[in-house]
Amino acid sequence: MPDLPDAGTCYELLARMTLIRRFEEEAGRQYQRAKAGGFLHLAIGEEATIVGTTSTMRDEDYLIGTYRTHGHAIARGTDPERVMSELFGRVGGTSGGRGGSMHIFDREKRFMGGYGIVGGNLPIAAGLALSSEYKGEDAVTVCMLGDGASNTGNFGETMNLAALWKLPLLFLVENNLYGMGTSVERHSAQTDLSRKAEGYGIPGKRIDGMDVIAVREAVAEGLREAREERRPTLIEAFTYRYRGHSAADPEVYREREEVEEWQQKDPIEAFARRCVEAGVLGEREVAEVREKAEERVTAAVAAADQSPEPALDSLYENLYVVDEAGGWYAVDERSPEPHRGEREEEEMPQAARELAEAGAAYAGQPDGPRPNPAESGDAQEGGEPEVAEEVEEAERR
Ligand SMILES: Cc1ncc(C[n+]2csc(CCOP(=O)(O)OP(=O)(O)O)c2C)c(N)n1
Ligand SMILES: [Mg+2]
Repeated sequence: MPDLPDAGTCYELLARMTLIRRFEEEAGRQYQRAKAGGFLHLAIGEEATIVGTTSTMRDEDYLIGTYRTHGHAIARGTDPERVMSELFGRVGGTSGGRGGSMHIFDREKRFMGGYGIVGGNLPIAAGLALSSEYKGEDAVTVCMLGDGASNTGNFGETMNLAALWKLPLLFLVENNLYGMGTSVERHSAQTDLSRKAEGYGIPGKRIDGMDVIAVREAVAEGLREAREERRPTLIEAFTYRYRGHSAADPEVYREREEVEEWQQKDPIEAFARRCVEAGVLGEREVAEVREKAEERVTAAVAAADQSPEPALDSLYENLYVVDEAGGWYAVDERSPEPHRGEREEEEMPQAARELAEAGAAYAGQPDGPRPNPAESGDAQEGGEPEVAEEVEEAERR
């Protein structure tokens, strides 16, 4: 087991993990109360992997993650008030309330999101690292991804370019044993994920993601290799999420005993105990860390509650597709006649505007019936409702 760092560092690591834990417990509670909308993916249990990683990064380094990143932003230094406000959809949020839980973003802290598309952050990570390389900067990009994301096409494509262009990148796989309800053994042919990028020339190692110090040391070495030797590497950190995949997860894919077994290894409890036993921290400091976390999270909820919702007439702001690209439909090249999108300069801004206005009208009428896209002709992919029901019925059988 690696040695403990100095008392100040231990205190800081414990404080960060405790704050994130408390924040997420509260986020879950606020979600139940419908204060936070959209989806909510909690990383409770994964704090050592998160904080171990961020704690050795420099301010200039970039971090990019998945849709389970409230803690990553806070660990990077984003004010919990801004993260909670984002969950609440308020103007005080990191994206003015427009991103929500899956899209936390803080450019100042070089926390580059927050992505709902599994594996979608990987090519962006390569782009960030390429920009550092191009500008001759020292920054390293840390790309955190799930075990499930290692199966996407983006994984192979990104590994190839990262190795080929010798990008200053560190990949950190948060292996929490499941992609939604599918275990690693069922979703990945190669279950040793640390070896999955080997063929591209990216070596990997496996570490205990429940041990904040182990993570910290492995990441420090990965950062050094990326920064000094321009050598991308991969770390597979074994961790566990104590809650469901998202707020709506019946958890039929794992046994209660398994969850309990991992709870015995709680990364925060274990670290606090170790620090106290080693005489590096006192019980009083551990209690103080908890109290401070409680205070900050209570303040975050109050701030989020007081932050206003975005004004209705700001609805068109940041919709760059309307003004700049002039449309959002791809051109179909397979046949010569005009398709949706080819006349978008003229047509789409108006169509987009109408859509937005319909949305605004709906937002102003909470009691009214919800517009049905199937009737307005925009959601035909699922087929007729009866057909969808038949398919569901067949699946049940
Ligand atoms: C490209 C894509 N495919 C499928 C989904 C649906 N989806 C959302 S989360 C998820 C599981 C991903 O698991 P993992 O990468 O292990 O991350 P974890 O949720 O465990 O943190 C899936 C399949 C998606 N969002 N994007
Ligand atoms: Mg996973």
